[in-house]
Amino acid sequence: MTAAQGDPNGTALDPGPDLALKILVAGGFGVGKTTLVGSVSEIRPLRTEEELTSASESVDDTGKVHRKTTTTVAMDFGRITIRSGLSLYLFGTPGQDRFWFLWDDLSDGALGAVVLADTRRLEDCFPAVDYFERRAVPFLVAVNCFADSRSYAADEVAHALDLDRGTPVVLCDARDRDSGKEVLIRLVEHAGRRYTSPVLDSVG
Ligand SMILES: Nc1nc2c(ncn2[C@@H]2O[C@H](COP(=O)(O)OP(=O)(O)OP(=O)(O)O)[C@@H](O)[C@H]2O)c(=O)[nH]1
Ligand SMILES: [Mg+2]
Repeated sequence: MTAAQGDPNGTALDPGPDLALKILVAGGFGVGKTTLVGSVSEIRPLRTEEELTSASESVDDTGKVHRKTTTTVAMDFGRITIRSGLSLYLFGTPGQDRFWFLWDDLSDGALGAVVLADTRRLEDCFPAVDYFERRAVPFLVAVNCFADSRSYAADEVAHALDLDRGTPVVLCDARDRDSGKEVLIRLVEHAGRRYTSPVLDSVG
C-alpha cells in the first residue's frame, strides 16, 4: 500500500532504512577467502593480491593449493544485497600470520565473521577461531569443500575445532555464488540471535 492507495504515512510496507552490515571473511592461508568474496560480490571486488615469490617459499605453504600464485596482502572488499534494504559489506582478511596486525582494524564494527576452513589443514583456522571467541564476535565455520579433500560431517568439524555449542558449521564451495550467499545468510541469522534485531530476524 502506498500513500496514493490510502496509506497517508506510507508506513504499512515501509521496510525501514537501508541497513549495511560489515562481515569479515577470515581463515588460514589459501583457504579460499578471496575466492568467496569474489564469487558472491555484486560489485567488482577490491583485491590486494601480490605475487608469491621464491622469497616467501619457506613461509607460504602452497602444497595444498596448487596453481596458487598470489596472496592477499591487505584485504578483499565486496558487497552483496541479501534482500531489499539489507546489504553486507564483506572484508576478506589476509591469511598469513605476518599480516595479523591488520585484523583489529578490519574487525572493528563487524557484525560477525565467516571462518573458512580446509579440512586438509584444519589447524590453520585455529587462530581465527580463537581471535573471534576471545572478542565475543559471532562467527560460523564454513568448510570450503575442495574436490580432493575427504568429506567430514559438520559435527565432526565442530568437535575437531572444539567449538562452543551453538557455533554453526556449514559446508560450502567458495567458488559458487549461491553456496557463498547461503553461508552469509546463516551468519546473519546466527548474529541476529545474539543481537535480537527484528531486521536481522527477518533475513531468512
Ligand atoms: N578446487 C578448489 N579450489 C579452490 C577453491 N577455493 C579456492 N580455490 C583455489 O585455491 C586457491 C586459493 O584461493 P584464494 O581465494 O586465493 O585463498 P585465500 O584464502 O584468499 O588466500 P590468502 O589470501 O593467500 O590467504 C586459488 O588458486 C583458488 O582458485 C575450491 O573451493 N575448490
Ligand atoms: Mg586472499
